[in-house]
Amino acid sequence: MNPETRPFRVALDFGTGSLTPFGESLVRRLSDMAGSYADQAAVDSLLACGADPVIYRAYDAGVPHQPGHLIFRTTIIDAGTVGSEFFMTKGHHHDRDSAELYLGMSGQGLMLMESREGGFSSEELAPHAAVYVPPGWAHRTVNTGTEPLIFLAAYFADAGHDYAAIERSGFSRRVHRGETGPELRPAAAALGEVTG
Ligand code: M6P
Ligand code: ZN
Repeated sequence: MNPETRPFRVALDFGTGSLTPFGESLVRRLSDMAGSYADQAAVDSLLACGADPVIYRAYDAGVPHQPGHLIFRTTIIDAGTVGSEFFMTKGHHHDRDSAELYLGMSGQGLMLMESREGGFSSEELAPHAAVYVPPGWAHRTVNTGTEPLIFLAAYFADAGHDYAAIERSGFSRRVHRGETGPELRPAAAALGEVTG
């Protein structure tokens, strides 16, 4: 434990996701997420016409990355799609398998979770809901609504982020805007739709 860390409080704005007195710690644009979306032609045409939208941002409470501490941060995923696929986070495993807790603050979303053994689960993330990610489950958050999706996440300070497996093979399902609402589609089918 860091003996210099004193108890503290932050102000949470459930409407904007800001975490006062901290500033934005992360901004991810479409160009930062190469290969994440199924429809590469849609990615290319957005980038070619100069549109490199901010997909999500985070505010971090500045807790030290030392064992024993609990990191917590808010994330704001804007509303939108790339092709028909909703804006989402890159998604990751933790370097050291450990749990994470999500609390919905505003907007409507879906969490995709996948275990190293091939298990899959999806849970809605919205205000008044908390989603528990067990150790060993990769997680990606998708904004399925028309407003920003805002949530708080807390995880162990020594968890670490491992993006390699997700960058290599992605999640087994993707979330698309369908005729009547969000649709969870097998990733292979989503890719087939784009190329075929
Ligand atoms: C949440 C937490 C963070 C994560 C962020 C963005 O705030 O899970 O650990 O960094 O979402 O997700 P990603 O790292 O997958 O881009
Ligand atoms: Zn995580």
